Amino acid sequence: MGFPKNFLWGAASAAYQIEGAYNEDGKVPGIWDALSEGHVKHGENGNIACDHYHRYKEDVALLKKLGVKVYRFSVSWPRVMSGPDTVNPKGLAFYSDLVDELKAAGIEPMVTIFHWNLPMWAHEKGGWYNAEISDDFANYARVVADALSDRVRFWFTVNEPTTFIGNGYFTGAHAPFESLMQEQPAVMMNKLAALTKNVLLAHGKAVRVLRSRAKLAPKIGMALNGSVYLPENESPDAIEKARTQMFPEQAFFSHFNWWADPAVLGCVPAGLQPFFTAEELKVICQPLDFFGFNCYNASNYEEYMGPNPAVVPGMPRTAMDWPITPDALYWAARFLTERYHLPIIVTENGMANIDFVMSDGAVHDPQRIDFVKRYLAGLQRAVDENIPVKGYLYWSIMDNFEWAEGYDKRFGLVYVDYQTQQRIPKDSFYWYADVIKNNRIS
Ligand code: GBH
Repeated sequence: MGFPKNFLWGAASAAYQIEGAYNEDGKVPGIWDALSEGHVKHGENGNIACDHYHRYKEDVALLKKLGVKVYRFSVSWPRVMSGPDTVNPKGLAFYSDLVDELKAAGIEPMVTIFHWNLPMWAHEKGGWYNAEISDDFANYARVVADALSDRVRFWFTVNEPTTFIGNGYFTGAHAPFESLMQEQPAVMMNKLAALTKNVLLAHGKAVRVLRSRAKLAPKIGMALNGSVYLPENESPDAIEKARTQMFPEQAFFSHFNWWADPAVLGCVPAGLQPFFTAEELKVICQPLDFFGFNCYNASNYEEYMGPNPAVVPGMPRTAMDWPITPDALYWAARFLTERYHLPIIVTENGMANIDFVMSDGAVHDPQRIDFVKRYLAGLQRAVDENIPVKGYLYWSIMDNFEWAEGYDKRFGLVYVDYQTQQRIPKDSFYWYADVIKNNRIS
């Protein structure tokens, strides 16, 4: 029992959600800075967030106290590149300092190159619709690699294209708040295919850049998400049914295979086939070192397509209203390794809870402890069945700006008081520290 030796226990965050300093040291606006007004609860934004830009030393000290082996953060594209070919040295210096601080604390940095805050200069020339974006992205990746790859080994190209394309251009819930839902099916498909292709080309070109320029031998993956289906029981038929639901032939952008088939297997799901040339697929399909995926819940209970009979009245849900489905990590790890034959890293898992500072001055969050305990039990089962699970990163190290939900939804192991910027480790922080120390669920 327990997890493998050298298991990569960690926590994750993303630039726009924690850094603040939205207009300091030469940072230019991104789509979340410039366009989110009127789209976020209570009119909130990430201008200050957790002020991590100024408090990163205190935050790294907390990570050290937690005992994590790895910390996944993202670099902000508009902080580092003020135009397609213009580097902002002060912005880059922030990440170099952060990496130094992490290394000094004995923590291995993991860099996500893109976690959603697209620079406005890229958006203004068409954003992910413009074919130029993959070269701009590769250029940005080169700048980051040149600055950090003497100390950074782990790289993730893009975080959750399902979400930033789906929410950003399809439903309109996230920046740049555009919607394709009213379009004619053929127009919609053309546009989705263009967005998808540009994201995948950006990924492939960034992998090439990292492989050719990184000073430390890089370990590269994506941080994907997609629908995960739990089988109704463990009969071969039910398992097969869940697998086909998860990787349908008629895939859509919400399915893992929409992204991962081209990137990992070099083949394209049915609906996308007319849009990709063999040449493009060669660029997109690059050797990867692991399959990173974010997973919060199984999709069996989703209702966005209409009422779903699987939904049980009163079923356990988090503060986001997401169902609590602990077996999701097991089935995701199993189905994803069976299809893609790569080692697995859970790049995000966690929950929003109704956390507040209680009358004793502490933040008690037994729901979160129980949530992680049960999800990790699923991951433990995967480990016991020799599924190559290399790491688990809790989302998030601290409470932060939860996109369109603003600051109400708290996912952190550390509570953040946004009035004072005081950090308070929650009970789950101490519990997770024990898990890491013992390399097993306590
Ligand atoms: C991630 O996105 C992001 O990477 C991160 O920035 C964010 O803060 C974090 O997770 C928490 O939101 O229909 O009820 O079954 C999460 C993307 C996609 C996860 C939709 C939940 C379905 C919920 N989400 N998904 S439900």
